[in-house]
Amino acid sequence: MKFANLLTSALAIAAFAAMHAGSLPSTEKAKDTVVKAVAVLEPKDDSGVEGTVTFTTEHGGLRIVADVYNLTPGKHGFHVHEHGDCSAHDASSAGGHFNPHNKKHAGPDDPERHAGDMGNLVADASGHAHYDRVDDIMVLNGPDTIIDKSVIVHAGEDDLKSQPSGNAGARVACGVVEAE
Ligand SMILES: [Cu+2]
Ligand SMILES: [Zn+2]
Repeated sequence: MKFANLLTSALAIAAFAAMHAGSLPSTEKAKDTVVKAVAVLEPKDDSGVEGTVTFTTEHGGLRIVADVYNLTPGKHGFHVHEHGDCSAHDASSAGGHFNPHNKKHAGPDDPERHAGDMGNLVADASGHAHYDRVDDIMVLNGPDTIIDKSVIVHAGEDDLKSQPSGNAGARVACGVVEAE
């Protein structure tokens, strides 16, 4: 009888210890969760195009806010590309669109699309484009994170359907996505 009581206590202590130990790694993990990232866009091939893109985790998705300057008026393809490398003069080092699940190129509101498809920036007569939307595919954490990928702005319009990249033309600005 005494032994049985002892065994029950030992089991209870072991269970408590296991629960407690289990709570420690999740606290550590929460500390490492990225909630905001920024890409500072630098001009490519002397385009003069520059700006900033912020990615902020919000209830319901990832809020993307961009302000880009010195564009030609009109639409400009706007994507997250697969490599966080803007070093080439034409930003070819950034590779293709970020596409971790092998989907087809499309628009940002299409359920089937590259994760990096953000559609178009629309520049006004002064060359300024403001972009603000909440995305439900892109994430800052886990295997599909956009951290250490790059944001590219194109010279032309993304038609949201041509494969593999919307026929948006040259790359006029590039910035690596960095956690804040
Ligand atoms: Cu692109
Ligand atoms: Zn795409």
